Amino acid sequence: MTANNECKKLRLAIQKSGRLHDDSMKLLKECGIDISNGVNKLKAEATNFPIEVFFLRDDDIPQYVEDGVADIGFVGENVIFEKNKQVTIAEKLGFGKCRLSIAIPKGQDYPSSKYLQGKKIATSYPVIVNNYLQSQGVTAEIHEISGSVEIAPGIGLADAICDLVSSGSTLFMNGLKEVEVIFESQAVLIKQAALNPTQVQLLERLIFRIQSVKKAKNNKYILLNAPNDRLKDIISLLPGMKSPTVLPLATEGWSSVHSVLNENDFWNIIEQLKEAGAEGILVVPIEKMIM
Ligand code: PRT
Ligand code: ZN
Repeated sequence: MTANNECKKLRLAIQKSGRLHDDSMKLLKECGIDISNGVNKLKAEATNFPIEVFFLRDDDIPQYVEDGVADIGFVGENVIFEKNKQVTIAEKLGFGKCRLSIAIPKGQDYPSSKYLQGKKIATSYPVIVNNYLQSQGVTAEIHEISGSVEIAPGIGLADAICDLVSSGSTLFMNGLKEVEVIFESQAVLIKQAALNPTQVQLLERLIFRIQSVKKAKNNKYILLNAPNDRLKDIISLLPGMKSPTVLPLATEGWSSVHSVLNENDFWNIIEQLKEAGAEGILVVPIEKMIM
């Protein structure tokens, strides 16, 4: 670990290219952080926040952060648990969502994880797979390969695979079916152990911005018209940040109601609002939510 006492900025490691790169850059932008030069360089300076960005292979990010060469990193949880480095997860980032799953040839029956006993499993995640097998009391042979894991059963290299899945189409196209989800993953912010007080403060500011962006994405602004005699019922359905805003409409006997709805209960509440007499419902995305 680098003690790092002098450093007045945060050094952030993100993926140079690949699935997490664009969303990592987008999140920084949504946090109001402008990165000056292009990503073809090894590093770039932010113009309006004390952050320097290092562009690295995702597999190397946990090590760089553990060593204190970078202070923080954006990387998949799957990589962190596989690499088992001394870093702390400070915030989930809400993108790069996927699952690490066991898959077997489509035609095979799969009664339980006991199916895997004595089988050969191809994977790029030997540590996570091994933990899973131990938790199930199953012994299997793990065959570590670094890419194209999904072709292993087809060429006779393995009986089963364990790989990342998002849509499931790679498994489907290779005649495989998903039988166990052993790990759920998303991109997270990791930090090294020895941040100095300035860096701790900067990280708090960054996390506050990330949380505001995430909250905004999970919520929608809703405006609707309500007959005054139904207002009480309609308001009871709406949470709002404190309570809903109610404004009189020019038309006598009607009000405009404004509130914020969480994505998760969104459709349920909309349906109930309509039943309760709400009309002209508008739903608008929120850019930032500062709590
Ligand atoms: O070059 P570098 O080492 O930096 O990148 P990489 O090639 O090792 O990683 P990359 O860019 O493929 O993935 C980076 C991270 O994205 C992973 O570590 C995960 O945290 C996350 N992620 C999210 C995924 C997927 N979804 C994903 N679907 N990583 C890989 N896949 C692959 C999977 O391995 C399989 O080949 O996509 C295929 C399956 O996708 P579906 O949609 O067909 O199911
Ligand atoms: Zn990688």
